[in-house]
Amino acid sequence: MNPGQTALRIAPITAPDSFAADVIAGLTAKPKSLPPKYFYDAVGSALFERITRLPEYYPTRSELDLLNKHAPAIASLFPPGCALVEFGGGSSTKARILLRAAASIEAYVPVDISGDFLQQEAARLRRDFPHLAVYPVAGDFTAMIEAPAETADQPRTGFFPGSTIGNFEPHEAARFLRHAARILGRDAVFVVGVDLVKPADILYRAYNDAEGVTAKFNLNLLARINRELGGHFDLEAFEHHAFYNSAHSRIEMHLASRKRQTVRVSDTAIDFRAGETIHTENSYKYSIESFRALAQGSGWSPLKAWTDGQFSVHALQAADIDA
Ligand code: SAH
Ligand code: AVI
Repeated sequence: MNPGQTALRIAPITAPDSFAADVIAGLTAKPKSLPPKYFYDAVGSALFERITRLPEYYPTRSELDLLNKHAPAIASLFPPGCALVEFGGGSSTKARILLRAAASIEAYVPVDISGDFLQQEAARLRRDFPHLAVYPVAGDFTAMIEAPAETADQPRTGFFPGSTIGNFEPHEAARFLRHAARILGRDAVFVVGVDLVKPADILYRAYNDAEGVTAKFNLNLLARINRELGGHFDLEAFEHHAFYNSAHSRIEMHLASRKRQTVRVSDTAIDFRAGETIHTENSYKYSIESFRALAQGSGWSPLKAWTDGQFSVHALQAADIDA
């Protein structure tokens, strides 16, 4: 522990643990689906980190380049003495760029559902930024009610990188933007990373990498159900499907049953037809204009957007917290 710092305390978001209920509801629905937030246990977070280093997965490289290039301009928008609240930061690699560029950040609040990973990354960050106050919060960011009390007197700046906003349905993304406006408060700045619509072959390769890491990431959801809920999935009997649905501007990920089979999860028997899929993730792609329109309809005014043509980083300002 660094002198002057207290032990790292992870504040939980107090929402009921609904993994078991969500899995049974999703697998007994027609069509079958599972919420993508459950990808991120310790194994899933480590697999996602591998995805970010794949040659085919351009979003991370693009966003890192944009943040590195425009960090001074982004940092100039932050109010002095602010708390940076990051939603779904994972390894905090991108936040580190802002933390290095913005002397105005006094506190950092990473909010993430992957609790063990969060703890490990927050501890590393404290070592590397000894003067920064770090208040990690574990849980579902859609259920977060307010920023930690320790930041009550600081202006708050939001950060939501990685295009994780694309994993929401557009109406859920709008709801989340309004929710973030309430957490961040009046006049807050919110920096959001958003992946852009582009030719289908580039998108296809980003979610069907040659090494098969994205397939492992997808299949880990079934492995996690086996580990935590006493599921009986045979991982060999399912395969990763990812394709671009141009009508909805989204990548869809599914797990397809290779044969007709029945799988038991706790006390529930789930029947699969050969070829039937579990829809595990959507990753919506926006244009600069379509994302701005979404933000404007959700309590935020667009300040500026930076893009390399592949990915975009938007700076938004809270328009009216009661909107
Ligand atoms: N921001 C990082 C990681 C993106 S992966 C990057 O840009 O590379 C998505 C991250 O969001 C993971 O760390 C995952 O654990 C977290 N996450 C996904 N859904 C979440 C939810 N509903 N609540 C809180 N964290 C969530
Ligand atoms: C975190 N999220 C934005 C990633 C995406 O691209 O939708 C998750 C992912 N799924 C497969 N590869 C990466």
